[in-house]
Amino acid sequence: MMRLIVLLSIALAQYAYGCPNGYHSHNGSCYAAVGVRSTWPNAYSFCKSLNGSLAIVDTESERDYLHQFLNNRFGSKFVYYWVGATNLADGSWMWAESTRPVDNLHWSSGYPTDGSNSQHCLQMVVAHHYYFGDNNCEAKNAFVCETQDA
Ligand SMILES: [Ca+2]
Repeated sequence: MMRLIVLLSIALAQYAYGCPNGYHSHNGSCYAAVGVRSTWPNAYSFCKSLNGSLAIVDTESERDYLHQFLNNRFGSKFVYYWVGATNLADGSWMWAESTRPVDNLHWSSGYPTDGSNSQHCLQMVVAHHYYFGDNNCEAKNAFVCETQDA
């Protein structure tokens, strides 16, 4: 009985707030900021364990929102945040688990720093308006997960 009540409470909470526990709702998506520096593969797995993905930043307005959201949450504590794209497949930047290219590939000044050899994962660069930068996938960054708002 207790188990049923707990399950119902979780279901109701999700219904009430739209986003799963720990996520914040914005414009049809849900975002969770994770302030634990992790490699890109570990960040990717962690977001999947939260039923989401690393954030897919499709538009400038979504980037602006993440800028505000992450800045409110962590200030200048982190210099980079992983997002959900790599160029591992064929050297072009794609959102993970899709065949969708990164359309708004707005690089931070000085990026990409490594055309194709060792920096295959995409991050947002805090010091430059959260525009994108490439980095070694084994570097440890904070990150942001995203899922759809139910
Ligand atoms: Ca998105």
